Amino acid sequence: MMLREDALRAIYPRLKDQVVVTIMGAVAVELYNCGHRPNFFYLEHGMGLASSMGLGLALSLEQQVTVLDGDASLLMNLGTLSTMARYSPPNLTHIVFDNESLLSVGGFPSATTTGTDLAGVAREAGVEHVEKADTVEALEEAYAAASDRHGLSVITPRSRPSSRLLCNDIGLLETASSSPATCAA
Ligand SMILES: Cc1ncc(C[n+]2csc(CCOP(=O)(O)OP(=O)(O)O)c2C)c(N)n1
Ligand SMILES: [Mg+2]
Repeated sequence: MMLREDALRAIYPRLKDQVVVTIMGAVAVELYNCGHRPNFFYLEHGMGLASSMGLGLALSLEQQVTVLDGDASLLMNLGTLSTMARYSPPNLTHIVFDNESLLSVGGFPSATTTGTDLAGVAREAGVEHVEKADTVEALEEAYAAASDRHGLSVITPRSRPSSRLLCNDIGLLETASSSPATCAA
């Protein structure tokens, strides 16, 4: 199973042209560690709501919007899939990293370990373009197609957590967002 860090690194170049919203915790830290960019917003605390925020942004902006979500976060707000399908903004891509875990708070197993198939839920909620993309190559391909497509896409890659200790100066993100970006190439 791919490392989520590797998955993020693979799609990172394409995130340059996107408005990006992440959930809090480990995903935010891993993306931040790839190199912060001013178009990245890390939604702290509002568990489950990154996709709702992304939907609102996609409906009100012409730019492409990408949401980086987690399995447990989406499980807290499954109705978001119906709402996204209902309004289907053509400029929204929702990537849900399914590590079968609430990694950021200690790694408790989520309901994707007991039978919930998030791609299946998205499809049945009415999302037309749904991919699982469980390898780095498959994710790169699915994300490229989603970014080029005029249509809502949901991608639910299975991934495993980093074995490294996750830490950085993420507490200073507000400062980072308003000062010149220190971005990787
Ligand atoms: C409303 C709310 N409840 C609980 C939390 C605490 N919390 C932060 S991250 C997290 C787990 C997130 O799991 P997931 O979305 O799967 O992402 P992962 O940590 O696995 O990357 C929890 C429970 C929170 N921030 N907000
Ligand atoms: Mg998780």
